[in-house]
Order: sequence, then structure tokens, then C-alpha cells
Amino acid sequence: MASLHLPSSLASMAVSSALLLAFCIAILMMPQFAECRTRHYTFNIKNHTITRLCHTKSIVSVNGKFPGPPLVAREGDRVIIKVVNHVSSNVTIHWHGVRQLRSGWADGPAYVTQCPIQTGQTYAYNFTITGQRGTLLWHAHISWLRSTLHGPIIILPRRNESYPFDKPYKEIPIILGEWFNVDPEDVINQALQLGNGPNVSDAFTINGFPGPLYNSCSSSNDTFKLKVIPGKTYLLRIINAALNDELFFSIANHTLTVVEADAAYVKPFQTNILLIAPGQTTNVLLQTKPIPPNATFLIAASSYFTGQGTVDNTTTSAILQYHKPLTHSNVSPHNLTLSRPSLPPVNATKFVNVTQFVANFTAKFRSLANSKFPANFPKTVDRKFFFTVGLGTNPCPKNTTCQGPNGQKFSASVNNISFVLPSTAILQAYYFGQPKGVYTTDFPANPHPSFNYTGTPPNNTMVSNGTRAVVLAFNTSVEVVLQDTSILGAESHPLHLHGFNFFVVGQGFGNFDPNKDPAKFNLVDPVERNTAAVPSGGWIAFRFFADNPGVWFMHCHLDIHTSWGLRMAWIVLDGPQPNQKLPPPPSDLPKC
Ligand SMILES: *[C@@H]1O[C@H](CO)[C@@H](O)[C@H](O)[C@H]1NC(C)=O
Ligand SMILES: *[C@@H]1O[C@H](CO)[C@@H](O)[C@H](O)[C@H]1NC(C)=O
Ligand SMILES: *[C@@H]1O[C@H](CO)[C@@H](O)[C@H](O)[C@H]1NC(C)=O
Ligand SMILES: *[C@@H]1O[C@H](CO)[C@@H](O)[C@H](O)[C@H]1NC(C)=O
Ligand SMILES: *[C@@H]1O[C@H](CO)[C@@H](O)[C@H](O)[C@H]1NC(C)=O
Ligand SMILES: *[C@@H]1O[C@H](CO)[C@@H](O)[C@H](O)[C@H]1NC(C)=O
Ligand SMILES: *[C@@H]1O[C@H](CO)[C@@H](O)[C@H](O)[C@H]1NC(C)=O
Ligand SMILES: *[C@@H]1O[C@H](CO)[C@@H](O)[C@H](O)[C@H]1NC(C)=O
Ligand SMILES: *[C@@H]1O[C@H](CO)[C@@H](O)[C@H](O)[C@H]1NC(C)=O
Ligand SMILES: *[C@@H]1O[C@H](CO)[C@@H](O)[C@H](O)[C@H]1NC(C)=O
Ligand SMILES: *[C@@H]1O[C@H](CO)[C@@H](O)[C@H](O)[C@H]1NC(C)=O
Ligand SMILES: *[C@@H]1O[C@H](CO)[C@@H](O)[C@H](O)[C@H]1NC(C)=O
Ligand SMILES: [Cu+2]
Repeated sequence: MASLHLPSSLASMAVSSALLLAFCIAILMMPQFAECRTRHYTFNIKNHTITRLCHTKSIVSVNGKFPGPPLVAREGDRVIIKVVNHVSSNVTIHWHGVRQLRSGWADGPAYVTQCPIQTGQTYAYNFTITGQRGTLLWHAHISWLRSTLHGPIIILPRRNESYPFDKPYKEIPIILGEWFNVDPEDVINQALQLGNGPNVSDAFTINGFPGPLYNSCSSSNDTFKLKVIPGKTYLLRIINAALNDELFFSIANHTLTVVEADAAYVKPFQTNILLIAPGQTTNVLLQTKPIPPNATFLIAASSYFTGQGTVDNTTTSAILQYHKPLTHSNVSPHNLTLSRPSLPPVNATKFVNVTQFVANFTAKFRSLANSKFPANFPKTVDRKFFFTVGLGTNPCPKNTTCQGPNGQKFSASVNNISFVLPSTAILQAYYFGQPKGVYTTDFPANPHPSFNYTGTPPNNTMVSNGTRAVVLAFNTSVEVVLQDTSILGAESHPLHLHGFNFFVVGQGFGNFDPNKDPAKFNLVDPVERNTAAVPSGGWIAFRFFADNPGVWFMHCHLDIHTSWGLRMAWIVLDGPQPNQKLPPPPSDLPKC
């Protein structure tokens, strides 16, 4: 049993420095001070022994916690996180979804914005949270270390602002993860060497626990319990921190009201089943039943898989348990029945109506788009991009045997370019004007070779490899269409953009039609996100203003696809004003 309740008061949050904490509380208690401005954290990256599914092993974690500790701040706060690497692996941390306005040095993707923090080194990530409130996540951004190095980012509204919904009784992070009995670093290293699909995980987890539907030495020790009282509204901050799986999520006999996604409010809507991709976050309101029911309820999550290979087809679960005041009932917990939710089957995509469910569900996300929280998206577009995203192959190196398609190696690409990480950080090379040998600025504006994207795939599935970026002038208004391909199988790809939120103006199945589809774009209340799934065999269109100077990664948030090269970089140039320029790097920025 474990609980991870967030107190409604900020005061008991895990701010690392006791002195600073006292200072913050003192300030918070003085009404003339509206805010506590800087929050300091220390993240010690260490090995930590843990047992799940009867397997005891060493994992890399932050401050001995799995999932890691929450980073809590208010909108407008500066946050400084001192990350100290005590393990043998190189580490970086990404503050997923944080806009990082003019603080690209703190974004975190290894070899894109920084060199790794090496063993024994320390780096202080320093940024301000601007114009965002809700739930995000932090995670390692190097190799597959994020499987155990992740945790919630909780951004509370400014002190004088309230939620655009009734204040919840309690707020609880629900972190969905993916558990391997072996070391995930071995899994990805082996897959990259052999060129085949990686071994799948052994379980999914809810707040670090696989739950009672797995064979386990102690299902009660392996289960997260969400204890609630009747007649209250709980805010669940749901985070998908799994490596490679979009997940369905449901709570038996309870309807959820979605109120926020990726730290932006949405028009509330109700649903029994959520779909959440890795890198996405969704805040939902859970209304508990007015009378204590004589049952406990399973909270469950399982994979939504649209690809061709094998998948972890297991179901993780946790227990929603009502606390019953003794006067209300004499039923002991042992007498309680357990209600289960029904989730779509793992091979859901094979059923027309589940594909339809996913499309319908995705379309329900709309920006709040009111006067207080307007949707600031480009109404007109300066530059349009059409990118294919999908799988492909790289040749098997001489004298080795590969186990990928046709004896080659699996690869993945954007516009047929599989992005190669350089051996130094692109942002430094850019800032100091030394791109040579690090990156080029000739990312292709169109896919090559051209083919019928979702129709018959081309015979030649080889990709080309390179470190190529797109350069954008400051404040360009950008529209991007991401088109899935059927090369080696159509598949849903959750694309994540660093440094910006984008607005999803359209989505559809089949090939994007530049003549017909733009007429159907939602230019009223498009949802604002940092991660959105390109439907399997379909496309999405999104817009954003390039108002943040720096180098910004865009990649599939299924880690295996990122590892195979489904990633690219945008370079946004400085603007003319002093407050439109990227400041120089901090003095402790790690070196390669
Ligand atoms: C931590 O655990 C890993 C994997 O078990 C091991 O290789 C490493 O030596 C351990 N120690 C440190 C300091 O990283
Ligand atoms: C964080 O960044 C701000 C703004 O650049 C700077 O004034 C401050 O000194 C930095 N703090 C640390 C601890 O690096
Ligand atoms: C469950 O966890 C408790 C506390 O850590 C421990 O004492 C107990 O032995 C565990 N039970 C089993 C069956 O592993
Ligand atoms: C839960 O829902 C199921 C199916 O709709 C129903 O049969 C059952 O009675 C419900 N249980 C409770 C405790 O509400
Ligand atoms: C729980 O309540 C339902 C009716 O709401 C009843 O059918 C069932 O027998 C009760 N179960 C227990 C264990 O009391
Ligand atoms: C789940 O996958 C395993 C192989 O990974 C397979 O043996 C099993 O039949 C699958 N179960 C279901 C319900 O599809
Ligand atoms: C609850 O279960 C216990 C033992 O499992 C039994 O002794 C008791 O009578 C049950 N109570 C009710 C109200 O069913
Ligand atoms: C999907 O999986 C279910 C259960 O594993 C199986 O019974 C069914 O035949 C599968 N359907 C398809 C279309 O593969
Ligand atoms: C789902 O779609 C299938 C195929 O079109 C159809 O047979 C089935 O009745 C549908 N189920 C529901 C619940 O709509
Ligand atoms: C999807 O939405 C359409 C139109 O609103 C509706 O007719 C259909 O039943 C929905 N399908 C599913 C599976 O929810
Ligand atoms: C491949 O193997 C052959 C014969 O064993 C050897 O002569 C050649 O040098 C090897 N090539 C490479 C690239 O390792
Ligand atoms: C860690 O990063 C440095 C700098 O990029 C690199 O030289 C070194 O090989 C890396 N070490 C490991 C174990 O990957
Ligand atoms: Cu992908």
C-alpha cells in the first residue's frame, strides 16, 4: 500500500531547503506578498533497490523515490533544481512541457540543448514558469533512463487566481509507468544492436505499482490504493510516463470530467475511458459517490497499440477505496466486492468502433478559449511544413547479423531523415556559431521519395541519416502537418515539441488533402498541447508562434521510435529586442 496524496496547502511540499521553506511559508502568510518567487530543489540521482513482481533490482531514481518527487510551483515562479549525478550513467533531466521562454539551456534533451551531467557532476536547471498552470512531468532525456527517472510537475494557479472549476477537496497525482524486470538500458542497447523491436515490458504501473492483476509475491505490497471519502470532488493529475505505450485508463463505475491537458485548461467534458499518450498529462475531476458504496473499484490502464510487433498486453490496476465512517456501515473491507472497469482490448485498433472512439475522444479536447484564458494561435500562417513520420530501415553493418525487417535494422524518420544525435550539444554549437560537424540547416521541407503515404508502401524502405534542422525567424507563425506512413506498418505516433505549446487545428485518417482538409480546420477553440498523437494511418495539423529563441527538439514520445531517429530540431533565431534574445549559457552548463 502506498499513498501519494497532495495536501491542498503548499506548505508541506518537498522543497529541499528547510530554510527556504520557512522563508516561503513566512511570505505566504503575509497577505501583502502575493507570491513566493523562487523554489529550490535538489535532485540526487542515485541507485536504489526496489522489488516489484517479485524481482529485486537496482534502479536509477531521484532522492530514492520511484516515481520521483513532485516539483511544485505556482505560475510565475522561478524554479532552480540542482541535479547531482551519483550514478555511473550520464544523466539529463527534461521539464516536459515547460515553455522555457529564453531558458533553452535548462530544457534538458541530451546533445540537443546540453551535454550530459556526467558521474559526480552537478547542474542547476534554472527557469521561470510562465503562462501555464496544471500538470506536467519531468523525466530523464537520455537513452531510456526516463523509465525510472520521472515525476510530476504541479503548477498551481497564481495565489490570487482560482481554478475555472470548483475547488477540489484533494489533488492526487496518478503516474502511469512501465516496468521491466530487467534493466531497460540493456533492452534498448540490445534492440539497437540487433536492429529488431525491443523486448516488451513486464508490467505497467500506477504510481509505481503494478497492481493485483499480475502474479506477485504480495499483491497488497504491489498495489496503489486511492483512499477517498464519499461526496467529494478529487482532482486526479494523470500523467503517462510509460516508455512506449499509449494507455487507456478507466475507473470502474465512475465517470471522469476532463478539465485540463498539458497544463492548459480545456472545455470540460465527461468520459468513462481516457486515452493518454506518453508525455501527455490530463487533469480530471472524480466525483465520489454520495453514499459509501459496499464495493471497492478497480482503476485500470492498458495499452492502445496500433503497430505490427509485440506489445505489453497486460493491465495495471489500483484500488479506489472508500473510507467509511463507522456510523455509516458495518461492512469491513473484506466483505467488499471489487468492481472492474471494461477497457477496450489491446488490439483495439482492429475494431472500427475503437478507432472511432479514439478519434471521437481526441476531438473532444477544446481550448477553454475564454477572455481569461484565450487560445493564442496563429490565425494566418507564414510558413507551412509537411512532414511524414514513420518507420523505415537502415542497412545491417558488414559482418554482423541483424534481426530487423529483411535482415536490416529498424529505423524511424521525419521526412525520411533519421536524426542522428551529435557528440556535442546543438544549442552550444548554434550559440557560438560553430555548426560545422555538428548540424546542418537543410532539413527537407517535403518528404522524399514521394509515395502514397498511407497506401502501398515503397519497395525501398531505407532512410537517410543526418543531423538536419529547420531555421525559423523569430515570431514566424508556423503550421505543421504530420502525416503517418504505412512503411513497415501504420502506427500512432505521439509527437512532442519542446519549447512551445502548439494548437491542433485538424486531424484525419488517410492522406492529408491540402485542397480540402484546411477548410475543416478548427480555428475557434483548437486544443493547446505539447504532445499530440498522429493517428495510425492519418495526420494532424497544428500551429504555433516561433516566439522562443533557441534549439527545440521535436520527436515521437514512444522512446523506441525516438531511439530509431523519429526526431528533428527547430532553430528559432533571436528577435530584434533585447528580451527576444537567448541569454548566454550558465557557467555550470555541462561540457562534452
Ligand atoms: C548502479 O546500478 C547499476 C545497475 O545495476 C550498476 O551498473 C552501477 O554500477 C551501480 N552503481 C552506480 C554508482 O551507478
Ligand atoms: C537563475 O537565472 C536568473 C536569470 O537569468 C539569474 O538571475 C539567477 O542568478 C540564476 N540563479 C542561479 C542559481 O543560477
Ligand atoms: C510487504 O511490505 C512490508 C513493508 O515493507 C514488509 O514488511 C512485508 O514483508 C512485505 N510483504 C511481502 C509478502 O513481501
Ligand atoms: C458497477 O457497474 C456495474 C456495471 O454497470 C454494475 O453491474 C454494478 O452494480 C456497479 N456496482 C456498483 C457498486 O455501483
Ligand atoms: C451491496 O449492495 C448491493 C445493492 O446495492 C447488494 O446487491 C449486495 O448484496 C451488497 N453486497 C454486500 C457485500 O453487502
Ligand atoms: C499477450 O501477449 C502474449 C505474448 O507476449 C501472448 O502469449 C498472450 O496470448 C497475449 N494475451 C492476450 C490476451 O492477447
Ligand atoms: C464480513 O466478513 C467476515 C469474515 O470474512 C464475516 O465474519 C462477517 O459476518 C461479514 N460481515 C458482513 C456484514 O457480511
Ligand atoms: C483481439 O484480441 C482478443 C483477445 O485477445 C481476441 O479474442 C480477438 O480475436 C483479437 N481480435 C483481432 C481482430 O485480432
Ligand atoms: C463496433 O463495431 C463493430 C464493427 O463495425 C460492430 O460489429 C459492433 O457492433 C460495434 N460495437 C459497438 C458497441 O458499437
Ligand atoms: C463517434 O462519434 C460519432 C458522431 O458523434 C458517433 O456517431 C459514434 O457513435 C461515435 N463512436 C464511438 C465509438 O464513440
Ligand atoms: C568482415 O569479415 C571478413 C572475413 O572474416 C574480414 O576480412 C573483414 O575485414 C571484415 N570486415 C569488417 C568491416 O569487419
Ligand atoms: C558521457 O558523456 C560524455 C560526454 O558526451 C561522453 O564522452 C561519455 O562517453 C559518456 N559516457 C557514457 C557512459 O555514455
Ligand atoms: Cu512513434
